[in-house]
Amino acid sequence: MQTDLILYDAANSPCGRRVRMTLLEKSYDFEICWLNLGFMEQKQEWYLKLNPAGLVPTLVHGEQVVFDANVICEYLDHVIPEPSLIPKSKELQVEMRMWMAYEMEWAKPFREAIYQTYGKTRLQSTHMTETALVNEIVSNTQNAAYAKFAQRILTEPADEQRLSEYIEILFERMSWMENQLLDNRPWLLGDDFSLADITLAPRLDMFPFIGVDDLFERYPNIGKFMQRIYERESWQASALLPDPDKKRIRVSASE
Ligand SMILES: N[C@@H](CCC(=O)N[C@@H](CS)C(=O)NCC(=O)O)C(=O)O
Repeated sequence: MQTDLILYDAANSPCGRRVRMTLLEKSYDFEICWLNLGFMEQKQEWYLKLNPAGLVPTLVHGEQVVFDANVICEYLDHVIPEPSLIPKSKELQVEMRMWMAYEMEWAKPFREAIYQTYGKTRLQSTHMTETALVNEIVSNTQNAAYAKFAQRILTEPADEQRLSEYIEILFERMSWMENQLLDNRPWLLGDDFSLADITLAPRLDMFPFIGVDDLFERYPNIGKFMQRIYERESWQASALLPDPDKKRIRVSASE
């Protein structure tokens, strides 16, 4: 399999999954290069030249470098036009971008909640000492702030009070989405599946990671929306996790 697309991605990254889904919807082969976020591999000097924020995902397409998941997905829709995932009408395009902006806003409290939960348990489950973790991070970045941040996540107990406040904020955001879906539309923009759906689904699926297992019972219309997402091949095929022995993998929609 030949491909001209390299995606820098990480385990359980909802942002990376959007790009994976978009490429799979378009049946386009690509290569993934996995970065370990716990070890701050995304802050390595060579990677900061591709993505100055040191975040995943980043896409390299020949000479073209594109960062930020939503920007990447729109770029892909231009360079691989079929099937189109951006509506033709300007009104619907605006609606699609508002869904993207909405998701980006609640991604902030969600990220804070992840640091108190999954981020912490994942680092702790490596059973690394603080020194070993710092040594690993220092081999990737000279910036001491990143090592301090990771040390805090590894060692400090979860702040349950702050976690419950973030979750309250997230529930407020979810109520808005639930109300939007009261009209039983199949997809966020109506009848046609689009990048709006691809943007929302991966992070909605991650509520159990912050200890919320009953999101779909609380918000049944969001639950129905996610059931439709779970049936899509691009959802199933994009559920990829790195194999510790393989930094790079090739993904083919036809396999
Ligand atoms: N708006 C950015 C956000 C990217 C982002 O937050 N990526 C997370 C993983 S989903 C990351 O790289 N975190 C590592 C870090 O904060 O250093 C995008 O959509 O690409």
